[in-house]
Amino acid sequence: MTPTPKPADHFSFGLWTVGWQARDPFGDATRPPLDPVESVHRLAELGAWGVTFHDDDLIPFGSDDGERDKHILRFKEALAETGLVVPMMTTNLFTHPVFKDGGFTSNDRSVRRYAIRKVMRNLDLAADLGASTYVFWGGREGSESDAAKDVRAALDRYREAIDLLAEYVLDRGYGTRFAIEPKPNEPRGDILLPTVGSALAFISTLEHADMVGVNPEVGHEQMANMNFVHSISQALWQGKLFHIDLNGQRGAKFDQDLIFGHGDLLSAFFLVDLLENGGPSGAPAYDGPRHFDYKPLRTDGVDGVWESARANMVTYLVLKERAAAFRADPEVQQALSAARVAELAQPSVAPGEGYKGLLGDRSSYEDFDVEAAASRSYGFVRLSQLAVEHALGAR
Ligand SMILES: [Mn+2]
Repeated sequence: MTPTPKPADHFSFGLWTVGWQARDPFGDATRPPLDPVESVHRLAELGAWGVTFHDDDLIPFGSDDGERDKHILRFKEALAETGLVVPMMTTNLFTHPVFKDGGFTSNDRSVRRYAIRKVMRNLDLAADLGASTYVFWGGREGSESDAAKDVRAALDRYREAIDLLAEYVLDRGYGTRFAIEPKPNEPRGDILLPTVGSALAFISTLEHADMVGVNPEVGHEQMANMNFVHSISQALWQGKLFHIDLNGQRGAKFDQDLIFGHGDLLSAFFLVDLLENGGPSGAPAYDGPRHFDYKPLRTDGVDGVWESARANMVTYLVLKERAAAFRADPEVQQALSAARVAELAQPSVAPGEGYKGLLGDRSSYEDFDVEAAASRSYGFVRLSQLAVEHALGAR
């Protein structure tokens, strides 16, 4: 029996995910447009909690003020009818040809000024709708030719834009937090801030670094051949996991945007285990939205859209159950102990011991039995197999 998603699970979806008409670089749309109001109702029926969007997902680019207000009003009515919330919003700085060389880092200064204004306008709406996180995915911030982009100047301009927008949010008292979403390539040949690590390093240079974190996406990190669980762990370690984009990807290739768990399933299992059980004493390590950023398969009709929305949530919940069973299994606890996993939390040098104490401890070096330590087995195979058996439901 599969679990049923409910609002308390905090699942959220981008309007652009279920609303994707399946236009790709080689083929036309295979599905009709979806009214955002219908998406809100269908997602609520399926047990989702939140909905997110780029400005242009809700308000077509170029709408005048009157049309804009109408789109917002209809959407707000749908939210009120269903109880869905808007936990996150973001800006489309990539579809219109004006952004072909980027938004914040276009060589054309007038485009950069326009991009910042577009974000400011949507930040006002985010505050109005109660979206506490604002995502920056710089898909067009990059280049195809190293001759064409001064990357150091581009990073200066990227930082300038984020600093300015942070100041805007602070002055307006919106309380919004920013989350940068890394991606190595696509649509640009090479994108700035390609991985979680590069984004974290960039954030440390910002004027209001405390209000800026990351929004890592499973597939984006895996496109760069990174271990997603490691990347999320470091983001958590630095207190910077402000949001997360869940989906599936099979290896370093184009952005597949598969359903969560339909790529590297074992990595998805360990990710859910980390998010749900990785906090102090087994509490969740992350309490933000479980947000899906994926694409329903192009082969499927509208039926596949809603089937895939459900599949993301159910897969997550099944993995959550599997991870809980893994943690509760006495054999796993024994294997964890044999593998000395908890011992890593113990500081290598005792409080107050310092390097002088370490130098004075002959057992740490002079009398240390190197051969005995080298010959001890860590027992990681046993532990890994227990995880696989739990992930597969064999235990
Ligand atoms: Mn994303």
